[in-house]
Amino acid sequence: MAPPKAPIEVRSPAPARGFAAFRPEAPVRLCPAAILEGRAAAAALDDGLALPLAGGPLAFAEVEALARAPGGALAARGSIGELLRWSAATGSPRQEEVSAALAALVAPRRPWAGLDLERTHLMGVLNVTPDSFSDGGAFLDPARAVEQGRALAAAGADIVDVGGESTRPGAEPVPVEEELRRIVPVVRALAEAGLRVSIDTRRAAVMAAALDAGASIINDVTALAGEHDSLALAASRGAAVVLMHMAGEPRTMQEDPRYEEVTLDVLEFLERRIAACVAAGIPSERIAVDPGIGFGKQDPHNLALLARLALFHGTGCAVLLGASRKSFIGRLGGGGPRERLGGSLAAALWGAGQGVQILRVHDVAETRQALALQAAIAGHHTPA
Ligand code: HH2
Repeated sequence: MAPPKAPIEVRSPAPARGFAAFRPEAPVRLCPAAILEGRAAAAALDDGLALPLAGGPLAFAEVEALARAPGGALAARGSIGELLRWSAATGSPRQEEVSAALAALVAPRRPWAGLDLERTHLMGVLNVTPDSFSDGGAFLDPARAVEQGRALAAAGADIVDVGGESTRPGAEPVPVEEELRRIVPVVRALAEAGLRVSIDTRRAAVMAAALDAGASIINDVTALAGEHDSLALAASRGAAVVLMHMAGEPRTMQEDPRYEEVTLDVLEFLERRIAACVAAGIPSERIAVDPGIGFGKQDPHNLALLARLALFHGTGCAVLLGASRKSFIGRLGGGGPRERLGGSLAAALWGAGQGVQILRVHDVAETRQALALQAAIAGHHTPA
């Protein structure tokens, strides 16, 4: 018979693993980790071992704390108990910083664009363009585009995202008149059919025309910084907005993107844009943030952002992820733009597991099916 194990030493307070490594003056950011779903989340919440993520139903049992350090970031991970003990032992102002950061991560989100944020919503991509990277030309004809928009909604898209200009790497800007010509009839027909429509544009004139035609969401890859009038327009029209991070502009963005530490750089950029929106009169509950996968990012940048997606819940806003069919999937897993469904689903499931509330996808029916399976498995009760 095996000898009895030595009793486990219980130390109180438990050591705060790596948190003590932070210099007292270094601001720390908290990224939820050990994120639980379904029954596991409910049990950990009941036992006081986890906190609800953005109001639930997911929960997080650990956090990764990040602080800028020369050449990148210092990271330390531990349980919520360890984090609280460290911050209490360190005292002011660390304790206030940690409790404010946790409060932002935990707080229930108000509905965004009329969608309750307690489940993952799908934004279906509708490119009314000749040159989009995965479906260019397929829906340039307005009748085909409207048909596709209806099909996306029938397959389970909560939002149809209409775009009239490709923002793929290397894309040349499209004249504004041409962008208007492409999108206005399509937005109008879909909105008249009762669909929730977003307009994917960087131009204030296109935003205005799309809102006039019935769109209710502005999805701007420049985070409303591309044109001077965009902020005031979004504020005065009461639109919901998606603020995306892009380094540079599509024509040149992939040439040599550089970051100090990509996750913190993107987070701070989005926080600055949220502050600009709030100052212009767009309240934070009307804002969703998006790290902008593939927009001025190499594969290590994309992967770092995906790995720490939950960091963006710290903004207090809804989080949107657009990874569908993007080229990093082809580089990492093989396949041309139309052969990336497997990788797109993997990214979507990962995002949903990190609490992302809106997934921007081309393959709506397939993503719905994958999410339904993930939720059913996580919620299933296995009899003992
Ligand atoms: N990606 C694309 C376009 N718009 N908007 C948000 N918020 N997030 C994204 O990741 C995003 C976006 C690029 O994809 P797609 O529209 O399919 O291609 P193209 O730009 O070539 O039309």
